[in-house]
Amino acid sequence: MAAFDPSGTGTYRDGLFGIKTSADTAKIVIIPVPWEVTTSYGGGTAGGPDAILKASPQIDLFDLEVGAAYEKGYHMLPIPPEVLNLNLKLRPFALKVREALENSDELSPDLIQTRDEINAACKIMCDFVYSHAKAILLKGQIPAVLGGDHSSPEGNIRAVSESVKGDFGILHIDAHADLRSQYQGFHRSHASIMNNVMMAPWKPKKLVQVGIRDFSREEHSLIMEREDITTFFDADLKRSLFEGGSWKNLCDAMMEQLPTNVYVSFDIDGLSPEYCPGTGTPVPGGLSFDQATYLLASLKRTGKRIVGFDLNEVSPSGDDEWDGNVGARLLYKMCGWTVLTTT
Ligand SMILES: [Mn+2]
Repeated sequence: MAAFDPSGTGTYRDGLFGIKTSADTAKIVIIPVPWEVTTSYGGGTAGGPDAILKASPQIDLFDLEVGAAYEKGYHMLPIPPEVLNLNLKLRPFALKVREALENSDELSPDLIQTRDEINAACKIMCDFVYSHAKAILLKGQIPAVLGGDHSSPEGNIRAVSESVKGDFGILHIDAHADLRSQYQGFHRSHASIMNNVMMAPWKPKKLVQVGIRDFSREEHSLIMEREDITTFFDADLKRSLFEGGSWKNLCDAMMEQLPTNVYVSFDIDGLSPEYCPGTGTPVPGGLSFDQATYLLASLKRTGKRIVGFDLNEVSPSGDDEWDGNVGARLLYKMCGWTVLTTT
């Protein structure tokens, strides 16, 4: 076999970023989760893992920030057909439940059953991710989830929490607070992920949210009530920057709220929509790509350890590869900083 040439051009058939890796020796193992059953607005994020994989070989592996961290190995598991098929089968039924709830507060007995079946299937997906993440952690590797909608990483967060005995915080970058107790009848939708996490017995010590600019009154109340949730609203961050504050100082303030072990949960819509035009629920405002990568670098600068992560809600728009391109570049930085903060 020819030696691997990092300046050469691999293809996605070789692996993520065009690199051949082994599931057994890679430092980071990525679980793709093509799931968007309860996605409420624009669809397509089930195609996120495929779009990111196909865009990934165009990245130059040489990187000024993360150096040759990739040599530790980033292995992406095959896209699981059973998850993809369950997603395709259930999505039209979830749409029926949502449409019925738009016209009435009550569901018919048939639709109540449908809703319960969908909630049960969401649990199956979470358990699927959980068991994979457990196995990865047992081998001393770091698990990452590539969604799919934002409900996809719940099992990964739970497995990571168990591995560090709850001694960790979550850095959550998103346009949305994701703290709804349920959304449109679904308890495990993308809009409830952080509520489900913060109400769980395995919850983190701290949830730090960044870039939030779309939330309900109830979510705002929960943020104000809970001392273990600190939210850096997008409007406050921007005001500070407009009035002469530095992004470094703001990132330092975020880092101060986090314990040493950090799980990063990154919804691509935390970025400005120009970086993710295909994502399902875009909101104006948000972080630039550079602010996001500087924020990730701040974890290393302040001595944190990235113990697991997810990237979700990347959704290809038509024939355009831009969403996958940005997603792949962000994933590359997340993998790199994970290696650099744990070795
Ligand atoms: Mn979001």
